[in-house]
Amino acid sequence: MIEYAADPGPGSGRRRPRADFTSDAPRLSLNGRWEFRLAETAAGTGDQLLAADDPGWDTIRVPAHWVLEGHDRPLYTNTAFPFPIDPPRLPAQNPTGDYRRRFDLPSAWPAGRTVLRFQGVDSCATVWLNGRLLGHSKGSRLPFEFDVTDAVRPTGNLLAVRVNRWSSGSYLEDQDMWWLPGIFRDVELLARPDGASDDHFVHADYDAAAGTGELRVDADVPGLVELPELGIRVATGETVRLEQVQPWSAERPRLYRGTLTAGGERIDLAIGFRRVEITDGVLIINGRPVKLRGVNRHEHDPDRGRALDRETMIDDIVLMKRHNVNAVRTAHYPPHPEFLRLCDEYGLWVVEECDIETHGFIYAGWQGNPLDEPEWRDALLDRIDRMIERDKNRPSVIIWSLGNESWTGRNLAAIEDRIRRRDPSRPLHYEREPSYRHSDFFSKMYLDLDELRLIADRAEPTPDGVEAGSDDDHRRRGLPFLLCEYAHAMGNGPGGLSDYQELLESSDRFAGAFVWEWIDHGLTGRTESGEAYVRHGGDTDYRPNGGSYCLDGLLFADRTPSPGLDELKKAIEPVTIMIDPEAGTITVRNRQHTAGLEQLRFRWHTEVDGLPAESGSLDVPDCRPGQRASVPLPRVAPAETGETWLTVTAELAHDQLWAPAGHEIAWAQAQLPGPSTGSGHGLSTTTPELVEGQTTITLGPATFDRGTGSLIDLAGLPVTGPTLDLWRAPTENDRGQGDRNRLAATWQAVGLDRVLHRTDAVHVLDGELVITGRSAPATQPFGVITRFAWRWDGSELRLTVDADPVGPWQETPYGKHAVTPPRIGIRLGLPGGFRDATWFGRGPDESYADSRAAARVGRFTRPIDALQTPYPVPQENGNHVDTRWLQLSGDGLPALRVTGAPLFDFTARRWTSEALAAADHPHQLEDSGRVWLNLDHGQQGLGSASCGPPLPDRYRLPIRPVRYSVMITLD
Ligand code: IPT
Repeated sequence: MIEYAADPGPGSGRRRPRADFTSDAPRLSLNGRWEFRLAETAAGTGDQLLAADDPGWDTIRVPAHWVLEGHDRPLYTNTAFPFPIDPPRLPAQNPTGDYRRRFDLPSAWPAGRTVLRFQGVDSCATVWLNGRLLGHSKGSRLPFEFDVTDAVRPTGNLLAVRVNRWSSGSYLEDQDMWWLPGIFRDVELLARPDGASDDHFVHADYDAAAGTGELRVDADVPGLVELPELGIRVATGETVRLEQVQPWSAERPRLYRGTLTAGGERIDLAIGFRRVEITDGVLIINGRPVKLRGVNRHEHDPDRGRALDRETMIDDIVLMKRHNVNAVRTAHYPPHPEFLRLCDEYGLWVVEECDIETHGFIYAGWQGNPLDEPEWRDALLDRIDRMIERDKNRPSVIIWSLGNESWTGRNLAAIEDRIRRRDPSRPLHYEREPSYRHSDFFSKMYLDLDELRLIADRAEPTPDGVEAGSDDDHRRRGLPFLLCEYAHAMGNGPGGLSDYQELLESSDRFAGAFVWEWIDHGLTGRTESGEAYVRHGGDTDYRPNGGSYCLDGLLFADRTPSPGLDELKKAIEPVTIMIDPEAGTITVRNRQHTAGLEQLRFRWHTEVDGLPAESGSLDVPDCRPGQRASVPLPRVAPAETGETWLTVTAELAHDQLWAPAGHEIAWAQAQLPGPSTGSGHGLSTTTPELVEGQTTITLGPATFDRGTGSLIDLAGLPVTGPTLDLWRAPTENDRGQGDRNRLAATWQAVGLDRVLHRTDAVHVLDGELVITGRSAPATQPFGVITRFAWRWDGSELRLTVDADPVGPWQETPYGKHAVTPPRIGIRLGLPGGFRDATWFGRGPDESYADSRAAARVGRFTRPIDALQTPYPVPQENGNHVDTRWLQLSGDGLPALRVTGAPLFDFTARRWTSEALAAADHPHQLEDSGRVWLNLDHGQQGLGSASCGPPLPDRYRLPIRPVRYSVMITLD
């Protein structure tokens, strides 16, 4: 056993942690191709690693994870440790990568000290330069440095690094993510000229009441601070008072750039003046309460894992800004330092979390949890020091988070003390300790709306383990609240975002909330035949295994936004627009923290039945954050028929770093008064063309089977159905987690996925063809009595569906709720030649009862193939609520138009719900040769129960009789 890998200590031989900065001192990147060998135990290749002229090594790119470069394989567990819990020891099977890199110093390398820096190695690195042992380090997502002045040579250097996949550090790194070993962040050699400053601490305060600033830059050696824009030229350690300065905020990331010069080195300064305070239980920045509308971000790329390049970091930030996200929790470790520099520049509030998570100790009843064991204290403090020293100068970092899901223990006090002494300017966050004694926030995950309401009123139940009325209880009630994770974005979902936001905006106690999570941790996979697919934990034959739980982001793994991200963008709009047609006003409410409306322009347009009519711009007077302004509704000539919808948008007036002028920030819609919805589809009394044959009945263009009542032909198109549909391919949120919300399991247990149908009678009544029957699952005494009534009025075919639940739906032994079906509707099988769908209703993307804010009312055309959202785990998707009419077309086929009376939900896809549910990956879904069209009365909402509260009752379909109609016409 290699001792350093099992010793809880954080490392040896390293330099003191210090600030991250860029400067004009020479720097040599050691990224690139390195020699590489993988061994099975912590001993690696033994002495071979240091043998100078040992040929035959593989090569590997650095930075990268070896498991994504063709060596061994990535493993995914959620909470489980992939090794026995026996801290700090590890099994003998410990894949170990030996790395070697040869380099020469550039000829102009200056005199002075030379430092070797690793920005991140997972999980334990032992480093030699030219055969000399420099030391070792753990703490995967944090930098470490060695002073190599005495070991480095002008030419012919051999840098050797032994990286153990598992180390004692792994016990502190049990985040819910792939285990990805390797040198995955930059390696560089830094010249530290004589007299240069190694570490500095910028203190840049802003007094909002006075509009003044105060600046002091402390440094380890005397130096000169220059900020030309502010006319500042002072010595380090000197305080400058500024009569007027613009503050830094996520909305207006005002950075003052300058330099710190010492020993001939110029260090770049990017200074943001701001003040973070907690006053009366409210998080205040620059004198105003702040609302963090955030996401939890892991570093992830489907091919590179956590080895992200700068462009990818910018992609993340740009996508966040474009979707109205103003805050990031760096779940659950410090990101690459460049990401934070970019947050300073682009403007995001950051909760920076330390690389500490001991979640797997839950399987030991938290016995031996490092947070509670004195022998782990140094390792924990080492991680804290390396985070706060590295990032203390970043204005974007407003809160330090001690770690995630590590329960509690004696070491917390030492951690808190360490941060408070070093950096009293930022509040601390830690979620998992019930007393919240070491946190400046009360914080929870995945609460339901009722729990949040109590928190808004500071009336939450006292946490378990805390005495009601105790000092802790009292103090916690006085704290601001952070919902550090919510809206689990797994698969199709999350639902309910607008409900959450409404509540979060309602109380200043809520400092903000962070959606779990930003991006799916899916890896690029290839089938044997070379087809690409998104690989998750379950695609690796390994146990323990977290399966697809790593796919719970707002972005798909390739960074394509999911519909959930658009829904979030709508829910967290920084300005809200309210249209009141009756009062004749449009009211804009500024929900921003700092900015007025000066960077926005407002436009309006109308559409009649989804076709463009009028448009113009709106002159909205500027208003401060928290204020509202109203303008009269534009004068619009009323349309003679059809629905007139007014849409008002707020867009960027000028180019921003993260989006061009014209980028839409917020919008609202309202239907203007006018004639009734005007479908013109009243019941007609025209004599029906109903012909009863021997085996068929014909009604206008429709032919039915006389025995079953099924529609078999529509104007020459072969058709099947309609059948009552009570089921959908379960979403991962339908499946739920643990005992909460086991909807999908209940549907399966009672058989909603395999309902059997019966026709009782096919008869003609008052010119209508009426088919009655019963649909029910095997085994069950309950079911649905159906009545399909068809009428032809000479131009359109009207189908009225009655679905009456019968039997003991409410008394099933499955779960505490009655069985509620996910869908009530009908399904038709149509010819596969249909290619495009055009509809008037909500779109263009999918919408559900609790996720429809981002879908606007309009007229949309999409290929049928584009109506499916390619969730990496196939599941229900592609529904459209509030459809007025839908038209399907295809080459050589009559156009099939369905009109609601007044509204319906539709889904159209080339495979059935059953095939969708049976597939493990999208590439397994095959065109069935038909288009399966659902014309539904409704579907239940999405929720986020894959890790969160059950779907609220109001988004479920109640068991009660349903009647709805659709009109079918053919062109
Ligand atoms: C929570 C974790 O903090 C996060 O990392 C992730 O695992 C998430 O759950 C689920 O995807 S912890 C959970 C016990 C609430």
